[in-house]
Amino acid sequence: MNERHHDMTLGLDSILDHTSLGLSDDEIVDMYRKMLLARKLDDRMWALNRQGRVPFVVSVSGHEATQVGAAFALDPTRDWSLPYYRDIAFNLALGVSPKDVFLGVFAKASDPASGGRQMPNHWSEPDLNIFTHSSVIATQFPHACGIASELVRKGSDGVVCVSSGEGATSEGDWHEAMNFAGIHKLPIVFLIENNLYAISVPAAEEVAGTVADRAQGYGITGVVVDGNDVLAVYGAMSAAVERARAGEGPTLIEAKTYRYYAHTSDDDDKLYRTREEVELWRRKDPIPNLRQYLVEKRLLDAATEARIDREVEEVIAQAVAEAEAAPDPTDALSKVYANPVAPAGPVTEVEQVQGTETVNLITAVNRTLHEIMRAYPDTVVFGEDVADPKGGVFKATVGLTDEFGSDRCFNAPLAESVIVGIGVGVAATGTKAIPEIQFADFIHPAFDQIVSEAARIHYRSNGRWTCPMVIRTPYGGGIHGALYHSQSIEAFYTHVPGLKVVVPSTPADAKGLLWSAVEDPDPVMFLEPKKLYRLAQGVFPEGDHRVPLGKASLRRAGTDLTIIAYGTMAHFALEAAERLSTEGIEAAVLDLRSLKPLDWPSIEAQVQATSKVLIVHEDNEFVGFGAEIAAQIAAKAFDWLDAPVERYASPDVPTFPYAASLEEQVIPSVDGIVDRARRLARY
Ligand SMILES: Cc1ncc(C[n+]2csc(CCOP(=O)(O)OP(=O)(O)O)c2C)c(N)n1
Repeated sequence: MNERHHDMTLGLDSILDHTSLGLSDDEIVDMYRKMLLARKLDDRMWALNRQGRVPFVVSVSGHEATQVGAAFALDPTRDWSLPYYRDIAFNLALGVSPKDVFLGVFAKASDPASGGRQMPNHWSEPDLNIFTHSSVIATQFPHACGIASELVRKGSDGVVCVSSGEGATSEGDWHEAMNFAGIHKLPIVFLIENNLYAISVPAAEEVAGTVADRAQGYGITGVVVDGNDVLAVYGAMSAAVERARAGEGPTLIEAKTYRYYAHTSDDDDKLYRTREEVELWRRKDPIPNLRQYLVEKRLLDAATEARIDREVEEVIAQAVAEAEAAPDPTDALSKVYANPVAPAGPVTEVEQVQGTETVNLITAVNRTLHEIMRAYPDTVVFGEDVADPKGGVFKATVGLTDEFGSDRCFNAPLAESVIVGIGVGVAATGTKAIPEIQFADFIHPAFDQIVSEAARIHYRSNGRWTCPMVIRTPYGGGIHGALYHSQSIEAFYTHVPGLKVVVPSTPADAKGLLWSAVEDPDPVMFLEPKKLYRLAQGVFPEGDHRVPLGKASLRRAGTDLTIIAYGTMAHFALEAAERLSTEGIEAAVLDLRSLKPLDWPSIEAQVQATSKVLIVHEDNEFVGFGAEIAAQIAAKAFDWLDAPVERYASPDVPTFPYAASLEEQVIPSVDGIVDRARRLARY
């Protein structure tokens, strides 16, 4: 492997010969063709931008040797790629057509990557195992880990190549992924295209030491290669792929290169780079370098060069003409979900569940996980402390590692973003990921992976990728968990298109909703009210039992008002309703259990039946989930109301203070529900 440190040597400096690397004459000429294609395509994109025909372009010029050298070492029939926005040459070399690139540049309906939904260069091609990516720097690295771990689990010898610039190696996701890949010796090549700038920030202000040296801390081999030397990159990449295939673990390749144009068409690089510096690097241009090599090897005579030049120009001209003429996209509203759910409702009967055995909520979750993993071999559970013997801090996953093995239920490092990010990658391979976040309070580091990645994958890929993942997490208060073991997070996530959010409050619903969530192709947040883990006892339905997503449950019928609640508050509401009944007030209790999709028909039916509504939740009232229900009732069922919709939730303080005397001032109580319901009934 060529492990030379980068310098400013000019001209052809490869010490390698293509035949010694196993490349045929045709292949090395093809590398040249692909590099030239990328360069000319880039030039054409910029011209289109300057002519005002496309709003935005991202450049590849300068990186061609790195990208083509890397792509040629991969086999897209078994290997996976997670390229980043600058990887035009990489994608062309893997098999993406110039027309497909321009369909993205022109944002056309037939753009295979996103149907015009993402900016240009947001690659995605399921047929070539190129996984969709976002604009968020470094989020693709945990995905690579999830894909690689599934390749290993399924016995494939496929390798994953994931790339970025050097700036991305400052992001937490990059480090979390390196850590995970190192621990599990995953078959991944981390390709870092170090072009010395992250927009305007010089590499020295991003990285102390070298990028490659960072690998050592994660037990990963790190190498530096001259990224302007296609043979050097190909050699390093082939060796890394070979090591990965042989089960010897990941490699970090730092390819030292340079971009010749500004960061994007919106950037002015004259502000932070001198023309002299750019010129110096121009003299090390990878394309003339390779051309010179081919001429010296007598593989490129003047006629062949002219022919290649002409063919490349023709391909680009045709691609531009066809892409520009292609129809614009017209549909911005579809494909938010792979399985859009329209609630069937309304429920008007109090639900009865059949079964002989009574269990608590946590036992129901644990048993259901066993049932599901038995039924579906392609399900994996992971998270902090989830493996046996501990089986989770609440014991939700106990016994899963023992029954299904450590490749189907395993501990993840203490890093929530990589936990969810792995799930996205696992899901990309078609396996259902069931990550556990130990407490909802600690899910915030994974917000980006949930909101920017999991939730958007179906929409942003125009329906070509799905994210079948169920994120389980204990949430809520009332257990003296204080500020960081009590939080309610549903308002954050119900706000996000692409996610489904459910909250079981009974053992039967835990089973029925978990089955439905796992069988659904979309990402589902499965929020388990931890106060109920041992408190909520109930029937555990035998055999098949599904609770459809988007279906509320009428826990109690009533005529005077309806209390709408979910989770722990559904139980408080029932208790309150029983007390109100002794006063002659009959309150219905509607347990939403599915917050998104929301069972509007059942809410509407209750408004019509009782004309008064009290919404209860333990999250803060301000912009809480109750605000959405109240707004929908006001907009769509106002005529049925006999009183203003009332909300009872936590005041605007961080939930919940620790001391019992403080917690009780903040969390809604049964007494508080009774008071408000009584007032409302008398309105
Ligand atoms: C999380 C995040 N922060 C900031 C940005 C804005 N941004 C886009 S590209 C970029 C620089 C990336 O530099 P580098 O990783 O070195 O790659 P290069 O563009 O140089 O190839 C920044 C800051 C972003 N897209 N995502």
